Amino acid sequence: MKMYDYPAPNAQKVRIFAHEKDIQIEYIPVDLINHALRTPEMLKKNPLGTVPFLELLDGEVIRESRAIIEYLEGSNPYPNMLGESPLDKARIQEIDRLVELGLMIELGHHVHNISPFFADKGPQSSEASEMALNCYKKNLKILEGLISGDEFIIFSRPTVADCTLFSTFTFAESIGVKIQDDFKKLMSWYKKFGRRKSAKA
Ligand SMILES: N[C@@H](CCC(=O)N[C@@H](CS)C(=O)NCC(=O)O)C(=O)O
Repeated sequence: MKMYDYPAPNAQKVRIFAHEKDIQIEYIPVDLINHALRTPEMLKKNPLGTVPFLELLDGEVIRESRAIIEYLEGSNPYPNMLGESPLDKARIQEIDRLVELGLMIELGHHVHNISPFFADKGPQSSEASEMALNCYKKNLKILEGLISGDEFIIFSRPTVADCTLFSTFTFAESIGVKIQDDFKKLMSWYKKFGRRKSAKA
């Protein structure tokens, strides 16, 4: 199978996840900055015009990083990274959603409102960009209070939440947002997780 790819957080999240599970994927680099996702051929495969998306051998296309992750977990159940018992699934999902919706998406709103790349999407607003950053900071504080260990975000093994958070922090650094320094548990986790081979994926 192939994954259409770019050095961006949602694609990185899937690469880390696949690496942790030792799943082989052919990564096809896409020149996102030069609008390669917006060609008619690409939009036919993925009308969302975003990465990542997965193309299976039979031509089926799976869009959305979380849907790809569900597919990879379902077809390669071990090591389990989405939870087995209902409670474990819920615990992983609650943290992963806090990270995705409360951190990654807020950083995305921040960038959408300041980057010239997104200027054609509509009026940009410095207030909206500031609000998104404030929400990011608030949610970071909540996450710092919720996590237990510093090796993995939940339990004593990697889960999808580690993949989502690592790619979020990589993204934050790439856009000059370094406010996780204030949070000791999260910083310690970031350093430790960064030493895993999957973090380079
Ligand atoms: N909800 C989607 C978001 C995908 C997304 O926004 N991808 C970004 C890169 S991380 C992208 O392709 N942006 C290009 C654009 O919006 O034009 C997912 O989880 O896959």
